[in-house]
Amino acid sequence: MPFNDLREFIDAARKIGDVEEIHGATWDLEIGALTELFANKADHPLLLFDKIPGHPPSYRVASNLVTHPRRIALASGMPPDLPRTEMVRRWRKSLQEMKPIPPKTVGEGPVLQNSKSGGEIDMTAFPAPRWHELDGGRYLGTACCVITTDPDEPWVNVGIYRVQVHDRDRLGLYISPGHHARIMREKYWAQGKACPVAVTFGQEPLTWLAAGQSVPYGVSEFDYAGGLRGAPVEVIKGERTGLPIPAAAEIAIEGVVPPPEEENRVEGPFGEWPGYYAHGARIEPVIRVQALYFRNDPIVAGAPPMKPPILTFGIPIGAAAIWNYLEKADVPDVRGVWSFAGGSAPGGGAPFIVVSIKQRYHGHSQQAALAALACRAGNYHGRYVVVVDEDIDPADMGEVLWAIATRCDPKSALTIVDNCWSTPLDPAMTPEKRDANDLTNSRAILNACRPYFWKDRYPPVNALSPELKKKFTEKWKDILT
Ligand SMILES: Cc1cc2nc3c(=O)[nH]c(=O)nc-3n(C[C@H](O)[C@H](O)[C@H](O)COP(=O)(O)O)c2cc1C
Ligand SMILES: [Mn+2]
Repeated sequence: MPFNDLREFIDAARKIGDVEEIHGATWDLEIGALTELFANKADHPLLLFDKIPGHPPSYRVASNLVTHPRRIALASGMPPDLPRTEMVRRWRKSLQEMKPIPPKTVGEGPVLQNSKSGGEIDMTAFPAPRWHELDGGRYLGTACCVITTDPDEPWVNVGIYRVQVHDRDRLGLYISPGHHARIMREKYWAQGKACPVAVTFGQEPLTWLAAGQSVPYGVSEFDYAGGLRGAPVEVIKGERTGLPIPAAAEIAIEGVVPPPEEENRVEGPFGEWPGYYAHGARIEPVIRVQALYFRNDPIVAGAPPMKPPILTFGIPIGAAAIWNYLEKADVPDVRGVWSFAGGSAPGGGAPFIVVSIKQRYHGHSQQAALAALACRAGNYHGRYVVVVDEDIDPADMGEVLWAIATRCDPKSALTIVDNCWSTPLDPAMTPEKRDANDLTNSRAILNACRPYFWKDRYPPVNALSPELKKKFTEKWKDILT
């Protein structure tokens, strides 16, 4: 059965001993520090912060929700102890087989337990953390869902875009160029209108996960979440905006994003997912909050970007979307796809993609790399695509580096592709390009497969063959285990 809200998910994690409750940590850096210190441990629980000084004792923050593969498995109904590459394979299948299910509108829901408007609205009431040392403010929205619609076409987008608390009824919203809500709000502004928006700060995990996926323009992430859950997301119709809002969300707002010439604020800096503060503090649009809803004892869901290799979604589920695209592009014999330092969300960037193939013909590996680069999931904020042979586990960076170091001659193995889709979040964007608003970068394809035309004469590998490994492991199991 899918979870109906964040609380059910936390309870399920608690049942398997996977929740650490922490009392007394402050919103100013302590919650962020503990989140990072735990996430850096190979095995770490979901964190639930309570009794946060300066806030009502039962207003909580939950972090490291799905940073461990075991909890992404829990959220998606997979066995907890699969190898990481197998999890990507299963994601790929569930994305392929998934049939979108539209949300179901209901008359009421727990999110309406408290409802505020006008002068009663106070966004500073919630324990939004200042997550990292150089952050320019408190971020309520990290594990959030930003809900918008297209003024010309009736469909609803849901995306994860960071939300800063400016004051009681003003929030900052940062959306990277090319992301759907940014396209939508620009359409409203071009018509001289403010863009209606709803945001939830804490919701059932698969809805949030879907919001982070690279779903095509025109396809609602709510439908996609319904498909992943096998049941519709229950939504209420927002009174102000008419936008659908998950009925069991912890906290939700409705409001508008006015054209930036009408109102804007400095947003950031914010510690971003590549592990830097690349965008810095910039003028960005604001949300004017018109209505606030929250459950009793609300739980703010937090997913601060943390320096890689920490993965927001425990495994790079974006790699599954790239793999599916490779299949659509008729690249045969793909054996695995991984994405290091990103790829939690495909649209969230994939700066180091690894594709493992069984080479079948001349140029096969280059075709795989070009296709991985071309799809939306592998294109945004990329840098390297590495192709390896089928004996290399793409999730094992030691093996990938060994392949790069021993199977290719850099002069012939490297291809540069220029003018690709990047973002202000790219730490390697030169100040000149940033100032010129030229948000493109180049990509390197690194073919680390044994060169196809002489692969049969390539020196053999000196590690144990699978047959001997099995035989001797069996024979010497008493001393090996
Ligand atoms: C935890 C998390 C935080 C994110 N924060 C932002 C953000 O602040 N701004 C942004 O443009 N994208 C952010 N992303 C990436 C987008 O959510 C992602 O690319 C999504 O696919 C965009 O949806 P869209 O294609 O509907 O625009 C974030 C992703 C995750 C997983
Ligand atoms: Mn979208």
